[in-house]
Amino acid sequence: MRWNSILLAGPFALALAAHAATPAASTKAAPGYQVGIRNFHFMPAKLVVPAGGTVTWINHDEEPHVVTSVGDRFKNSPALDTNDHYSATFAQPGTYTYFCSIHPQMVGTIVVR
Ligand SMILES: [Cu+2]
Repeated sequence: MRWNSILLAGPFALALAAHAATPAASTKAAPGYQVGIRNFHFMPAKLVVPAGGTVTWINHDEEPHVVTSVGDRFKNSPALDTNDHYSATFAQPGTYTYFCSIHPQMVGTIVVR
């Protein structure tokens, strides 16, 4: 009994507390799908989401990037500076290709099912 109390007051208890806090933290994260922008690449380059899904792009580069829809099928982002993010919601199934208008070799695809 006493031994248990001592154990739970130690680092193990802190680990339990940290673990218990994890679900709240992940609930707080926006539901949705993320595309990171790193080293002049969209990652993942192809992302599959369900209809109605929201995709958020986050620029991790030191260079600005723009999410530009091929054929204007969704609203283009403004220029994203470091750590800026941009979200678009895809209601209709289909394949949405996009690129960076500053660095047109950067291409990505969102597949909505
Ligand atoms: Cu770019």
